[in-house]
Amino acid sequence: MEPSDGHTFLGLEPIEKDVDVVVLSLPYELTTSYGTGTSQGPNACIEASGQVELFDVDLNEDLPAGLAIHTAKAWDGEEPTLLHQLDSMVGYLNPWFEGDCFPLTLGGEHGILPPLMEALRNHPRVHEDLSNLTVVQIDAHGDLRSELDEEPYSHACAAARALDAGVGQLMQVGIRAFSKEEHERMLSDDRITTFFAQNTQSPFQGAEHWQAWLDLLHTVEGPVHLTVDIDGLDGSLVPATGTPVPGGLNFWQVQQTIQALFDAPKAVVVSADVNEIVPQKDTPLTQFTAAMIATKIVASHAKARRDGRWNLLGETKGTVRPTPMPTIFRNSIKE
Ligand SMILES: [Mn+2]
Repeated sequence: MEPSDGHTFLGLEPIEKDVDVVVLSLPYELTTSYGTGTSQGPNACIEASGQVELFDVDLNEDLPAGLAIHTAKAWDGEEPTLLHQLDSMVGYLNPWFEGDCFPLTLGGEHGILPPLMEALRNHPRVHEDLSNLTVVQIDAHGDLRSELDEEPYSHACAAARALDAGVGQLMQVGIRAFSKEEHERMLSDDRITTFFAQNTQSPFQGAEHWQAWLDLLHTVEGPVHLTVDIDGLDGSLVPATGTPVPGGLNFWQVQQTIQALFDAPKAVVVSADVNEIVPQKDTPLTQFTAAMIATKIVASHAKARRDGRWNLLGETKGTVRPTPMPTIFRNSIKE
């Protein structure tokens, strides 16, 4: 199986067995509130990745750096309801979350986060208890609303649903657009640590706040999921994303965040996603920026493996195989 348009991540040779890294595509778009086009994002990112340099200076090696990197066929769920679609995404993700395989998921709107949490629940490092998991979120938005337009699974609620699922720690950066309700939750919920762009991007005190963020990442322990909503970057770098926002992170801050997290001595980044990618028509800047972030994540994973921060995850390499669709979200409906 190849991705539908024939492109592979970084233009690498297709590979299906004994997979070390899988690039998954969730072209999911149901609740994006402002722009549209996130369903085309993963493909555009994979295509743009063909133009990214394979050499990573921190890894000091060309990708794939000895890793078997598989570009999976995109999820193509056409289930009738939102809850069926969420379950269908869990079914698509599940086979790649079983052990010695690093899944990088491209989205699609940020509403892909709850299905990712359900796939992670069964990960051997998470032991069916998401309180073991830390989620690091790069985003312009808090995504902590209890609902948006009466939809609890809106992309604007992604982080709130991850906490509802039982996630132990949520660390947010780039945050600069949120409601009063979200702000109160950031301040009152001790599972949440928020670094506001207003502070980290300040021309005067920014460096101090930024160092505090990197220092926090250094202390993270246990399994981690990194979720990168590309609107966490300044809107000038990702103008096609659903809701570009000024005043965001610069490119190097995102790179530093990825590096610091993967280098954290007691953390294991078990999974990552890059979401809210929308293909830009006039220039490929948005999808190319997303592709560079995705590439940095894979290079940092390769470095973590080389440095011995991945070895304890068992023997199960990723392999293409179908799995049944679970009923987690459908069964969660309250009468
Ligand atoms: Mn988001």
